[in-house]
Amino acid sequence: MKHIITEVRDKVLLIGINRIEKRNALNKEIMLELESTFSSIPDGIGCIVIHGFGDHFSAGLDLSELKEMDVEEGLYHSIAWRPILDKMQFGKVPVIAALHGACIGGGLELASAAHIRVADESTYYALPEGMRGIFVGGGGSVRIPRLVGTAVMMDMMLTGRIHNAEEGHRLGFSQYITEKGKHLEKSIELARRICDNAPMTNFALIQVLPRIADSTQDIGMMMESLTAAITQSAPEAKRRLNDFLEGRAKKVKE
Ligand code: 1HE
Repeated sequence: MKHIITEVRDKVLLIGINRIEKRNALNKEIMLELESTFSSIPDGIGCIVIHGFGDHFSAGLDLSELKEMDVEEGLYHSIAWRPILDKMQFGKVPVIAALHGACIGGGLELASAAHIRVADESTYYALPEGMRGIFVGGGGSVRIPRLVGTAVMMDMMLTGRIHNAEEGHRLGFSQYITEKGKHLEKSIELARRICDNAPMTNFALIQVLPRIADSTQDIGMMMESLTAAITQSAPEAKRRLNDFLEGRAKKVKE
């Protein structure tokens, strides 16, 4: 791989975008490398952390790709992002996006497909597509309003508004905020905690929770009951329940 560097730390897979000279702008090559990475997660991995090398998470889509594109090519270009980000969102294990510096356009769309976002204080969020005369094309109009609401996205796209790390955190872009440069360390710490859960529960969470959020109350309730029944019946769940009941498991205290 040319622009993606992976590293396994125990059960955590780190996926690093490494195109520093172009501020990690996402070109076709990177997207194909991401697709291939998310299609071949090694056995035993319990959580993934995606991050950017250099000073930024990502400056978004490589705009040079749109220079000569006609309508038909533009449609296929946008559609091509879909399975890649879907693989990330609906894979086998949770994904944490560790953010710093620019998290712009397609970079924000990529981060929005993760299950948790950890931002350091240098992070900023922008959707400059309006300025560039284009539209989001990597699922942003579907995923970003689910994080921060349509009004926030509308404002960012219409006015070019940039949200700094603190504002982005308050709005719901990130779930954690760290000192500058500590985003990766914090993400790995969280990923290790996630790896301690029963894999079946993690899988159910990433697969079922967003789908319930998109369902009617009635269908959501039924999906929840079915998922509860399946997860509790796994031998792993029985072992963990017995551990608690027999005094061997950690208590839940602050
Ligand atoms: C790029 C890109 C890019 C940098 N596509 N080449 N995204 C944007 O509109 C953001 C565009 N980028 C920027 O505003 C700035 O580059 C940054 C604020 C992120 C960083 O600034 P700086 O001063 O550190 O770097 P630079 O000098 O602007 O960029 C270094 C090189 O990266 C330079 O190329 P060089 O050949 O002159 O060295 C830049 O042209 C190049 N570069 N960002 C192409 N994005 C699925 S649809 C999603 C649609 C979108 O994502 S729209 C948002 C696009």
